[in-house]
Amino acid sequence: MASNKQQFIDFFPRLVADLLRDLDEFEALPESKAWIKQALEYNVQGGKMNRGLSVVDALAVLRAQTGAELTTADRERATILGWCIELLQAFFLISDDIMDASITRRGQPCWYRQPEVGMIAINDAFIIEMFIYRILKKYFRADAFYIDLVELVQDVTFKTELGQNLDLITAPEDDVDLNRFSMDKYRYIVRFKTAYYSFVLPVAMALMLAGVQNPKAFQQAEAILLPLGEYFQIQDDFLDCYGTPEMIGKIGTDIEDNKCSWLINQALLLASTDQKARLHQHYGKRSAEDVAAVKAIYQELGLEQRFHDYETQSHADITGLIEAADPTLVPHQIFFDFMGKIYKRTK
Ligand code: DMA
Ligand code: MG
Ligand code: MG
Ligand code: MG
Repeated sequence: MASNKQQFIDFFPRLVADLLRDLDEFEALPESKAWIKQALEYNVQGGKMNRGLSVVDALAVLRAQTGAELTTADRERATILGWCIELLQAFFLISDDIMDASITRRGQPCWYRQPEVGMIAINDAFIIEMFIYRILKKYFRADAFYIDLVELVQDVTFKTELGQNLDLITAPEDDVDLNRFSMDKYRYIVRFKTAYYSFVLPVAMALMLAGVQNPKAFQQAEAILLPLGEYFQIQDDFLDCYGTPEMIGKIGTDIEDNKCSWLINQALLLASTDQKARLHQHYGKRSAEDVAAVKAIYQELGLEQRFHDYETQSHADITGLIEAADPTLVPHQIFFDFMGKIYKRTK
């Protein structure tokens, strides 16, 4: 029997075939189909697939709670919803890389940086987003929770966009003002831009598939998954500066982009007047010298160690949240599995 992950990956060609067949309904010309096939294969594959796989893993835990195993239909439905999250992720990443002026993603040039693609990438992102709703319609239209599922995806998409909005307007190009940053603003940004779609969405989908209707179950999941998502984005910010491109598959741009990242916020909490002045002088600039100057101040402030301490503390705090939660609403295993996938990650 292939692993969960392998079975998930093996479904991808069927998903692409489904989506291309769906284009026939719109009389898509062969060149459109070829373009869109390429856009899907380039942008939807190659990630860690933690989000998508978590739908399958969480449903398996929910079934096990009643002594059952995943049926073939269960696995297929969870896999389809998992791939919908991976489509949503591709839609966000294509756009995010344009807006963040990023160079690489998943170890290859960002889609918009392919010479023949450029700003066509914007429309490709829109098409990939709409594919989610084509899939939901094809496979879930007859389910009682169909409208709830559609609204869930819309709601989470909107939250992500609001998070991206604040992320971007807090980081204007050529207008560095470190007073704009704060940990409160940071927390809003990361919960909205990352935690909802990456953590709350997969578990909410699994709960729906399992037939859970109690709003308390969804609320409890959210109360744990939002802090977990915050921790995940803090890791992302740490890795932007301290991860190697070989490991993380992308080249960090947060310092150049004037981003309200965890590292700059921590630096501002610790910096002397002189260090603040130097941060002000060098942050949000594109030259390698400016970036190196910012990293040198991070070094003086011991931010790497501070991150490792935060990581240990956060693991303890989230473990406490899970243990205090009512396991009859949502099994603890779902949260521990998710945390196990990301704790101390290096990519
Ligand atoms: C990620 O923010 C948020 C979304 C919605 C893609 P980011 O720009 O820090 O992500 P990355 O580091 O992967 O570019
Ligand atoms: Mg980015
Ligand atoms: Mg971004
Ligand atoms: Mg990042």
